[in-house]
Amino acid sequence: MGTSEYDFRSFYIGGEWTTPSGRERVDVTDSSTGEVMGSAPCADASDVDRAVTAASRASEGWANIPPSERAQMVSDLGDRLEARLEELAVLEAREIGTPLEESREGQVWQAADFLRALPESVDRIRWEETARTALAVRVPIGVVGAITAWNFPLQIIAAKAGAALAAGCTVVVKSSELAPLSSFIFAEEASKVLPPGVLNMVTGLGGVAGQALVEHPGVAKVSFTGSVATARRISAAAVPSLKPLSLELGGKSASIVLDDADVEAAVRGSLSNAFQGTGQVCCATTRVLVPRAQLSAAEEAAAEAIAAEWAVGPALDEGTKIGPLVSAQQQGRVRQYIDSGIAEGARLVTGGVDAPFERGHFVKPTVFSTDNYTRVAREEIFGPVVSLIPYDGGDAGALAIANDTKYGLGGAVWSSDQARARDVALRMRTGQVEINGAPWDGTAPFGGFGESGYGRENGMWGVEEFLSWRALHL
Ligand code: TXE
Repeated sequence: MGTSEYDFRSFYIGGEWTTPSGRERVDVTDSSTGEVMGSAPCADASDVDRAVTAASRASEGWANIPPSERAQMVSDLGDRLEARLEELAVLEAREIGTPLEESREGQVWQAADFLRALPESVDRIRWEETARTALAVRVPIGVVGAITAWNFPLQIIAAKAGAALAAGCTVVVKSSELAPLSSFIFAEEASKVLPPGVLNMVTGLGGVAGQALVEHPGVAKVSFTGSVATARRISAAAVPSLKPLSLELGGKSASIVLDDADVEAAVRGSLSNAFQGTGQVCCATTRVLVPRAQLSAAEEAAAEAIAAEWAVGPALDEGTKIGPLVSAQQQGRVRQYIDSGIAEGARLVTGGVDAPFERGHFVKPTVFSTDNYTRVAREEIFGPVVSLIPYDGGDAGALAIANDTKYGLGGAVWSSDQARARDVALRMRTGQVEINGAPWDGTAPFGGFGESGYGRENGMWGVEEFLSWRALHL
């Protein structure tokens, strides 16, 4: 090692780049080639302790800065990230496989935009309110631990750390060991605009560094994005200190095509949503519910759209719409799911289990026609695999299938009647619903129901996650 520009050797703690005491390192592979492209150190419990101590020391000074000034500094960090957009987009394309064009907007610009939205968000918060005679004042909750996932490395750090900082909290970020590289650049830019100790960044293994952060008595709250299984472990580890959490987990979101919708357009739109990030997106609409009479039209539309629009290829190649998955392990997982769909009798409309290239972590975009009871229709796959599911019984029949899931994160409704679409959307047990392919608003509350977790990110709601109340009896 030591030959790549992406070999990082230190953590950003207390305003300085410091040598890790943890001895382990992780290699990071280029998803399109499977070759090692960089590496990062793994924090141990004493690295985490140093980071939490630095964050605690910086707490009072940061909390005393007026919210609008704090938020402006965080917004400046957004500008700095955008100034490095191309470099970061290439890095993310290689590290996780997001096609370059999508990486520019979805991975980097969106992260910058989350940060730049914060001045507006803090302005919308009522920092003081009156009870009968007392004054209720919003106060930062304390040091925040942010444990992030690999599918949107920069975006998730920006959403969590940005909101916590704007709230007046100081932060320790533990980025994902699968995609840690861009978090070093995030910290490098943060070091130019934020006071020392306000943002601290370590990388490392979940069971060591992540666990140490959750258990640390100096951490007031943990914000986590990742799998349900890890969320259970974190919840258990937070019990002794009664630490509050916010959890942003997986999903199996439904796109409901009502009987008055243009089926072809609705299927195309649903696939665009489901195939973002090669399907490695927690709110992806991976179940497309169509009236039974329109199932064969929907199958045809899906097969045609995939052949015409969804070219699979290396993430840096122009024209690639579906890149590789993040890791060989994720590729294996998704291929197992495709196998299970075939074994359970789901009908393969297009795609399949064969890898389209020898190198890299690729799978073919795959569509099944199935009911809502196969594993491919029920479990989060986190790859480009969609289930077309027919429904009977009108809107109520569609809603019954949509809500028949332990998750509740994303969703979509397609109809030529806006009021009808809205009515159906309001009856979906989920955190957000897109109507007729509307663009996503990164300042709306984002989060889930059920096993998709709890707490909300983004906009003023994201900032409020890191605030508590203090009552002054006057
Ligand atoms: O997630 P993990 P993985 C889903 C998706 C994916 C699956 C597995 O289905 O295929 O989860 O992904 C840290 N204490 N999502 O294994 O393990 C870990 O270091 C504290 C959906 O990568 O949950 C990393 O920083 N921290 C999701 C983070 O948790 C621990 C995005 C997430 O890793 C820990 C990612 C522990 N004991 C995966 N163990 C979404 N919501 O979009 C691990 N970590």
